[in-house]
Amino acid sequence: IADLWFTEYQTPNLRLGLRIEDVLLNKQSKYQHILVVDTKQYGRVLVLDGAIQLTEKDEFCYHEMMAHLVLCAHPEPKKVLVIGGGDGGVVREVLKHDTVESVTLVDIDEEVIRASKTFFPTVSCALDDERVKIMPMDALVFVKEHHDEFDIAIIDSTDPVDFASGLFEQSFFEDVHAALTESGMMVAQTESPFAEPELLRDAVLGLRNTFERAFLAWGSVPTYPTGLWTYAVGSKKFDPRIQRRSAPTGLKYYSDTMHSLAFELPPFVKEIV
Ligand code: AG3
Repeated sequence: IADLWFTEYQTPNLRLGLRIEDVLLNKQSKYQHILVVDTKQYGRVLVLDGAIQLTEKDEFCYHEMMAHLVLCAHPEPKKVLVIGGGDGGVVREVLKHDTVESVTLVDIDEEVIRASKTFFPTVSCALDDERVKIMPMDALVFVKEHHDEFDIAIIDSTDPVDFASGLFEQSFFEDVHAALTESGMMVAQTESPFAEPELLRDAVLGLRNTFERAFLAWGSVPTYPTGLWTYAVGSKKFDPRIQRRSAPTGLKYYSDTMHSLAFELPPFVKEIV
């Protein structure tokens, strides 16, 4: 009997291993390697360049936080920009808010969107909604061409390597700031305080230098490096720690209480940022 395992090198000294039931997709796109495997522990898993992006069983932890932290803090989010996130998980959560009139999804790699539609129907289900506009292009270019347009920007990037590294830099945050309306807010995933403390510090610093208000929030994502994850929130006007609209019903991770809890940092994380 075959004993097949998927292994992610989360750090050079730490690996996560998942027993494989089946390999569903294994290909190189123009931008990255795309792997979809079915696993015993977490169901189907989407892997880009060796890094787990989502699993069927725990994607809700991440996608709910990425969307609702900012959407529930904003008094009336109408136009939403999602950068990266071609799998559609963040878009699905964003559309749970009935104030939202349009979602623009800017992902560089159309093949990720296609793979998600094929293998992750419960994640990609909202991508065909009429409020969603898909722009397959480099987000660094997109944000330079849009001003004063979006209420919310959600940066659902891969790890800061290759084409995604620019998405963690201050110059990018400045462009996002300009693309937002006067009450705009943004959130970016900023990796693990255990695995990437310097990166986390730099990203939060870049955000503080750019936005009138910037805060870090945290949460658990079992299949991401070390399981402890962070979300950096920048806001032009409103304090994002205050929830202004209550959580959509039927969520599994985010809730009204989780909102304020997420901004309450463990002391060792406070020390990093
Ligand atoms: N984007 C963040 C994934 C980072 C995971 N890193 C890793 N496994 N080394 C996820 C995209 C899901 N919509």
